[in-house]
Amino acid sequence: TDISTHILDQRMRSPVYNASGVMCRETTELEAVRHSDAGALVSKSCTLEARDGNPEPRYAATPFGSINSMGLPNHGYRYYLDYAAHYDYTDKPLFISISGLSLADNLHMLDAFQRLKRPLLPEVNLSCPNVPGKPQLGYSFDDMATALTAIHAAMDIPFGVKLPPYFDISHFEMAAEIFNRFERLKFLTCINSIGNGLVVDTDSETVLIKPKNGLGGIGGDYVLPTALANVNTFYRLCPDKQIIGCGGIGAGEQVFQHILCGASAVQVGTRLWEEGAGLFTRLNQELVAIMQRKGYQCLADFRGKLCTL
Ligand code: RRO
Repeated sequence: TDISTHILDQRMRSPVYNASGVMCRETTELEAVRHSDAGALVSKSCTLEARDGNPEPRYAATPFGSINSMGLPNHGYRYYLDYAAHYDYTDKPLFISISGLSLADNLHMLDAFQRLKRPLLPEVNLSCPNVPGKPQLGYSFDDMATALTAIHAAMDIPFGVKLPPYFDISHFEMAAEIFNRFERLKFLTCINSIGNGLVVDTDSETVLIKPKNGLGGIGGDYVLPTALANVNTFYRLCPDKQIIGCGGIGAGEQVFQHILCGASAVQVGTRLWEEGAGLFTRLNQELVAIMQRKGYQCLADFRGKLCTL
């Protein structure tokens, strides 16, 4: 059974890797993903300068997922630039997540990464929900179009975007129309956490995390149907883009469902945080078991072949 896939021309031995933000802030963590059975790795979203992020507690797990308001803690883009400069690209694909606090910051960082002339894959984060005072760009269609126009003009190499979840058909259509203007925008990662949820502890009558009165991005089981809807809808509306699925993956079954909805690869956040890098071995095995039961030999046998009624 062959579970290999490609993003652009880059082969992945498995479709599964980490979601940006989990196990990727430190080079030791990036190396742990590299040495695992993940098919690729993506770095923590970076900014021009290093950030400590929001006050703690800023992450909490629940029986059905997680809530976080990390606030973009990272070492600053030069740290990840150095990692990318020394990375062995024959091993597995390296995605670099970029989350500048302004368009100028994003252009500066993207220019630095593309000047390395290495086959890294930039994933521009248009959907961080957790920096007070900074709205999610993916929800401001005019601003997103302006940003992508400038980024596209500046980029010689293919790149992707990390999107927030959309919930209304009109918003899917408006977003897809924008993405389809840009040829070198080659992949869409769907979805970031569902922003600004609130988890309440009944006993103590308190919120679980400190920033933003307890509001934070929701991940895990809660978000699977929203993630699958975003993967499948953009798969239909953006036939020239590749879709990377993210959201609600805890077992091989959800990997299978994301791929059935059109994903070429999938990322795992919450479950990876809880379980560690051994997760990738398990998910690969569980995906293979499902494919064998169904008689599928490779991912192309079922990718995007979701049936409707
Ligand atoms: O660091 C964060 O708080 C964070 C980011 Br940048 C993001 O894109 N998504 C998220 O759930 N948390």
